Amino acid sequence: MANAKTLPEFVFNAGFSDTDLLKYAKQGAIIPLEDYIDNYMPNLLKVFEQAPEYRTMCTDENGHIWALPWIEQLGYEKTAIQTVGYMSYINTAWLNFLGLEMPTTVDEFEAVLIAFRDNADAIKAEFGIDGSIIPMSCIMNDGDQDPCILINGFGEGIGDPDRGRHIAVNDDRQVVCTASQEGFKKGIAWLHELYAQGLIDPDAFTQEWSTYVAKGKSGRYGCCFSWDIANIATLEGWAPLPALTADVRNITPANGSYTSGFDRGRCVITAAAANPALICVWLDQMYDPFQSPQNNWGTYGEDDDFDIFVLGENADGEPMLQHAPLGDASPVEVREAESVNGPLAILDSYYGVYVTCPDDAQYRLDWIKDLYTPDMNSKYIFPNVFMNADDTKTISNLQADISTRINTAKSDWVMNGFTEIILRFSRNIWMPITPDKKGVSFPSFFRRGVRCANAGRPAHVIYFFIFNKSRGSK
Ligand SMILES: [Ca+2]
Repeated sequence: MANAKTLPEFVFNAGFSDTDLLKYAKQGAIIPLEDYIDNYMPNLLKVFEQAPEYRTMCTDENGHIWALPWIEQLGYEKTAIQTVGYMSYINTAWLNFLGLEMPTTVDEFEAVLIAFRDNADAIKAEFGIDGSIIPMSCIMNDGDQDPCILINGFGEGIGDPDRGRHIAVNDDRQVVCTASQEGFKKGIAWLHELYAQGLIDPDAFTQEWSTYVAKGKSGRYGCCFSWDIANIATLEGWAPLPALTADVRNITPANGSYTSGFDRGRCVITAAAANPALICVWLDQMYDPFQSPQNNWGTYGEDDDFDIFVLGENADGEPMLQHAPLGDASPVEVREAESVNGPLAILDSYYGVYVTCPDDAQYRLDWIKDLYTPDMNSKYIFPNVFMNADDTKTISNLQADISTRINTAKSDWVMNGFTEIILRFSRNIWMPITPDKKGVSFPSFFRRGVRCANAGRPAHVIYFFIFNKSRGSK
């Protein structure tokens, strides 16, 4: 993008980060698109009308849109497939064998793990398992493999759903550090009790994905965590574990999940474009509700090995793209071979009208809608905001350090308990202190009140910005 003379007129699959977009915008290498969208992109405008928060998410603090987005909804808001990535699963074959009910509280869950531990020999004999029984395994601090969903019901019920940033928005619209909440402290203390009783895999703090999966596929787990249990064990004989009641019963949806998947920087038009309006008219065709699914997954009626879709009809007799059976082919590989990606939008309302929902997404959508959505009592999540360049830099510098310290402390506490004076109260913030006794200064979070005036949906009414101008203990 550095040499203006060699620039293409537009980049269909740019995939630029926020930092890239703002950098190239400042250099004049890419052009603002908001006026072209308003005048030449009726399909994209229709998407923005149906889900106005996406326009806000595309717009920088000066009102400019620097790129055309990629939007792929699977579910929406509290039913979105990304609301619970860190899903907990329990071995129902073992539950049934021992005559145990599905646990619904943390105490019942603990009793189940103890039963798994104490009946290890019988379980091994019944299911022909080589190797020892592990009542619960996980990979601490590793994305969806972290067990944080178990402690969601402690204290205020916020939990720790954002493992990268450890932030959440409370019902008073304050962005808080999850690790500074009373519920986190109580939850970690409880996880330590489980660990001390030999209920948690000793490898949980160090194991790699491959080890985690190998033990799971050997049938040794009673409980484990991931996006999809099929990746760790089997669909059969396993079920998602419901929200566990502790002080309260709550599932906090993942930050940004209401509007996933979303790529803000998918397609850019450069300063070399001779006729940006003409390009926008063409690109707008990608946002046609019948075209977007074909760009995203692949098309139908081709004369080659396989197609993603066959052409069928919806309930009103109109053309609908229907996911075709893939036989032995892997969904990911077929999609990679058949899709062109680029700018597009698939809204949740399109399923059953323009396109069918992919099979491999449907059972996870059902789990979330049936099992977790009814327990999502939080009013807000931290949305996917488009911060300015300074804030992005400040946050990323602070976040790496803070997250490392919180994660290290968390693992230490689950293994060893709160052995020393490791809590410091400051401005009512509970801060982890690392073994070198230097306090972690958590950034003071505050919102800058960037309004999403036309969104009309509670979670998107106000975008919260976080940044910290000063470091050091207050
Ligand atoms: Ca094909």
